[in-house]
Amino acid sequence: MLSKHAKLWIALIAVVSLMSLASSCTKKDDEAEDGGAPTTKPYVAKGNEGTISGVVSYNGAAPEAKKIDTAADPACTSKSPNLMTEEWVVKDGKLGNTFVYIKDGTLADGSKIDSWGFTAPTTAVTLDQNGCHYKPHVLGVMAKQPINITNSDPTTHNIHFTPKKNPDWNQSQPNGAAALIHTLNAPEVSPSLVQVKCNQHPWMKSYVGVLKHPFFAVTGEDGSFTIKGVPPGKYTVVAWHEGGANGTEKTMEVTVPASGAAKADFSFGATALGQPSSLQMLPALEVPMAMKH
Ligand SMILES: [Cu+2]
Repeated sequence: MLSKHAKLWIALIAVVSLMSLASSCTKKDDEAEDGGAPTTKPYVAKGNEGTISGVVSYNGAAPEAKKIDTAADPACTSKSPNLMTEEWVVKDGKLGNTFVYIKDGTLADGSKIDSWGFTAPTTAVTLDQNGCHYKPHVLGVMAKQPINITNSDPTTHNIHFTPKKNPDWNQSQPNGAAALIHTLNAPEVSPSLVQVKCNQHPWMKSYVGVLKHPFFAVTGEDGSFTIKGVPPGKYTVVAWHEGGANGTEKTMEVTVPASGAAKADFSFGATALGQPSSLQMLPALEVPMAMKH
């Protein structure tokens, strides 16, 4: 028979070893979450990928673009005498500059989209300062993909990325200066895309969505978007627009069939007058149900 003392020691050793086992497990999980360890395997296209496309609408009377007072910099006034705000780009009830992306989801084989690795393109995306506004106003990149920043204006700009999950970055770029390259290493889309501003011209704003996969798109002036090369599966798709304090998100579930197309139509804005508010819910409910077989 073991003495009371020995029993106590055995129990203590068992508890301590269980605790260390538990802590090593937790550590492994943490590593997987921050993407530091190569826990994701590279996704290889199978040839049965599909698309997610749709149209983003604006319900009700669209807020009108306002003329920007550029008097603080005569170079801006002479190049862009009629510079207008771009917060709401609405044409025939369709909303431009909306960033649409896959938030999460499960592939047809049961694996999570998050468990796959996608290589960022080495090709840079250009963000031009032209006429004292940014072109484009909203853009998407993959994490670690270079952003090529150009100054096409006869004045000095000071580009300032103000992210929450990436380091702050702030560079002056005089007229004629060489392009600047900037990369954002951490995904950042929620609650807001990364806001870019100009310290010289307070009206200048643009938004950059950063994702670890290539499944995103920005709506054109006609409100349409297409996300290509999507593995068959069931996804949560988010449409983000800068309107509101931190922007506004709309979410929808879609199913992408093998080699097929899923529809995701979103709508922003006020509920149209005289219509029951439940009508606004219809597109969000109808689409995923229609996709189920
Ligand atoms: Cu500027």
